[in-house]
Amino acid sequence: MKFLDQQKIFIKSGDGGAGCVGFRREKYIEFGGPDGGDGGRGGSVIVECVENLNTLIDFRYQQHFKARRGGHGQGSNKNGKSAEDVILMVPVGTQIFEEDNEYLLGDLINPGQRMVLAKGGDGGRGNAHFKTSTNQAPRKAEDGWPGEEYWLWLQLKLIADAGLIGLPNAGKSTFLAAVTRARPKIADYPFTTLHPNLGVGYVDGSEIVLADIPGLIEGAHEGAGLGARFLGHVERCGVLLHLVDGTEDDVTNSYMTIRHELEEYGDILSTKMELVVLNKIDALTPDVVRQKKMALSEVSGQDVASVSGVAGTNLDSVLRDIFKSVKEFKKKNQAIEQYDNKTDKMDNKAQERNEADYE
Ligand SMILES: Nc1nc2c(ncn2[C@@H]2O[C@H](COP(=O)(O)OP(=O)(O)OP(=O)(O)O)[C@@H](O)[C@H]2O)c(=O)[nH]1
Ligand SMILES: [Mg+2]
Repeated sequence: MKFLDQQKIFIKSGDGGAGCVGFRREKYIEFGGPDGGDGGRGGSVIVECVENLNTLIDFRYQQHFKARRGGHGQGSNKNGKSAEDVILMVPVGTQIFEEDNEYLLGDLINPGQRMVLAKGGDGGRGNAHFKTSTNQAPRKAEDGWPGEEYWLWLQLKLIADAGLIGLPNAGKSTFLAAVTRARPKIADYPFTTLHPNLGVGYVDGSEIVLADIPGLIEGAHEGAGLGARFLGHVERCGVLLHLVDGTEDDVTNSYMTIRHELEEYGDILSTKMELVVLNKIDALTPDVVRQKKMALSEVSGQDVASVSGVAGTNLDSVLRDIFKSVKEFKKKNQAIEQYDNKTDKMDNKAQERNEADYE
């Protein structure tokens, strides 16, 4: 499946239908009175995020979305039909930006979440509404209200529990394939992975979503290689799993190259919880594994795990570590959210008090 993570689209909601000027005409009834119905509502354009999508590729092929206009009102008090809404399905993690691609309008993160992008115009009122004591036969009805139209950007930022990062060829995709049912492309040349892949692993029956992104190289934050374009996709991960290729001579250098890129990218990534893992230990002697683990432990200031994605060594225990960190992250996040809610409430109360003082 092709991957696309940003696309500009044009949307237009439907105009409202016009109200009708009509009069009751029946045998033996003189002056039947106004009976023009109202116009129907135009269709709205709505975006909804759904679970089983992880690309915006459909929007490469269709970029214009227009809802229909409402039906016009008719005589005999018949109101026009409201037009159907147009619903755009997007993956979880899609953000909506204004045409400048800077101002964020909405962030769709829960499956089923919806947002109205353009509201359909209301229908105009028919002449039945304009009857007054002095004007019993009004010839006035309203046009429908116009719909809205915009250019917008859709941007996908995948939501995973943990993001796999490392130099090209570190074995990220091999790891993802070994611990989940994802089947990314794997090969012994750099930049095999050209777009992010998601996979679901299981720890004691709980799901954990991993994202594999293209390898990062020095200068990635300035656009070198492919990785920087996809770093955004690990912004929302709780934890980073930093894989270091154990067959490299200088593993600390590999580690520092990636750390440097994360720092240049900004706090959002550089302060994220990171698990460091030495990979490809099937190709190393136990002595070398020990040495390289120690060296990595020294530069990263934390315990370093060692795995082999190919031989399947220690994968379970690393997955468990990821799970533990993800849980920790979620707990911390919840605490922050609760704190924010509480301070919001306090702010509201303070404001109410201020307003009361004012009165
Ligand atoms: N010996 C050994 N080789 C490995 C291991 N894991 C990955 N490899 C090999 O390393 C090469 C690169 O693996 P990938 O999984 O494609 O690496 P990647 O980090 O996804 O690379 P990019 O997508 O280019 O960033 C392949 O030839 C793999 O077979 C491992 O645990 N042991
Ligand atoms: Mg890869």
